[in-house]
Amino acid sequence: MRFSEVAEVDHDPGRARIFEQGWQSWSPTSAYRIGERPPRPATDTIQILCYRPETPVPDGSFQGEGLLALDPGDGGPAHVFSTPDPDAIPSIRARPEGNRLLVTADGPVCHTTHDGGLDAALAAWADTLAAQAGIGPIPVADPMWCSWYGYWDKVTEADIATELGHLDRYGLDAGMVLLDDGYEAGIGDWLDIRPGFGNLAATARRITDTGRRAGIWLAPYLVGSGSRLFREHPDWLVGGADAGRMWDQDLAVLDVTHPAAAEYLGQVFRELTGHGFSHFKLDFIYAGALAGRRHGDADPVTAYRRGLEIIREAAGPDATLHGCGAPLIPSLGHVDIMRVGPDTSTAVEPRSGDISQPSQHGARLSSRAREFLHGRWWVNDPDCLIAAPGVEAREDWAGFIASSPGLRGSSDRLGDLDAWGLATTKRLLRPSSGVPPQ
Ligand code: 9PG
Repeated sequence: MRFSEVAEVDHDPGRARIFEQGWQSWSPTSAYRIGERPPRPATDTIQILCYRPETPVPDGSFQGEGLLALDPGDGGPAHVFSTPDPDAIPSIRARPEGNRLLVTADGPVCHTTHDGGLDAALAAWADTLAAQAGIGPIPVADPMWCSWYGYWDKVTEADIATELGHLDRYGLDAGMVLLDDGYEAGIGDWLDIRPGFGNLAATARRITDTGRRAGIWLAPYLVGSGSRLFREHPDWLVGGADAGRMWDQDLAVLDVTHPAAAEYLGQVFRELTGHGFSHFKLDFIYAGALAGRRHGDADPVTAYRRGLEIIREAAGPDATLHGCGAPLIPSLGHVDIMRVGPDTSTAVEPRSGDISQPSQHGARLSSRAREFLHGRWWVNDPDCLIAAPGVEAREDWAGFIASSPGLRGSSDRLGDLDAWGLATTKRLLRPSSGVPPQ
């Protein structure tokens, strides 16, 4: 769609700040000065995996997805430009032209002004949308132990048993244990278990037998080109949708508007729920909102939300849905916990220079900028504490987690922690704050 003019705003070029809401969990999100160049994708694949693939940003423009806010820096009120409709999310741009900021968008936009600065304006905007969506008080989330940074995709049932033993031995308060990526035989084949993993139902039972909730990772909209699903059901894929490349394979998208694919999706969640899992980390779910040819007559964001409804229906009202790689605004009312930044890392800076890629710097930037969503829309997830001796600047990362209001997770091999790492993990594994940050 074409961009058309929304507003012209006077500003002080030396003092103005523009807040860009990135499309999904991993998309860089922050407020910038006019002279700054916000982070942009280093490669075309990263544009798909971590930014909004349909609307790359032209040089010299700022762009927010469904939300762009600005403080003109001249003493005037803050301006919020946002989507009036959670099913159709415009890209909203601002470009300086002399003393004016020219705001354009590729769809309808609401424009409001607020006294009291940018942060107050964002909080008020989030409150309004939460009220419109009928979001009630946000429950506190239990602390988590997660397998990802300790075991990557080689995790086994035995590893989970080991860590459950450590949690008890060290007296760590992790009320939920999350089995992350690595148990599955293929991307899309969530009910086929990778040889060597062990038994999935037995893993869930081991966790729940200790009195903890069992969590599991999956990427419900992804179908890897190496999967059995991809081979057996080419008719269940969104035509022409490219979800990027990971796990050494191209990624296609499950068409949840196809009745048989929808039935499969529900079946996956019913079976995992039957095993005893009650917390679902729904990863790479930007894929469900990609443009493409679908069986049913649904636009991408509507199809995305339909998929989440199928998942909720199958998992039940008491299950915790935990979005990751998830479009932010379309997920309002559909997830209980939301990753609000890219992955952390043992390194402060990303290897590629692109801060949508794993790094402490990128995770801090976006998670900090999205703190106003915590306790209003869901529980924010700033990603896990990693506190082992090999983590660069681990005191700083732990300090950031300590100051974050959201989900507290630990993701080390607990047996590898030294005295500082263990004491820090013990101190930080606390329930999430029940209220929005002040
Ligand atoms: C499992 C992981 C973990 C992690 C998720 C997600 O664009 N990227 O290069 C990219 C790298 C890692 C990544 C997502 C994207 O990690 O955030 O917590 O669950 O998947 O594979």
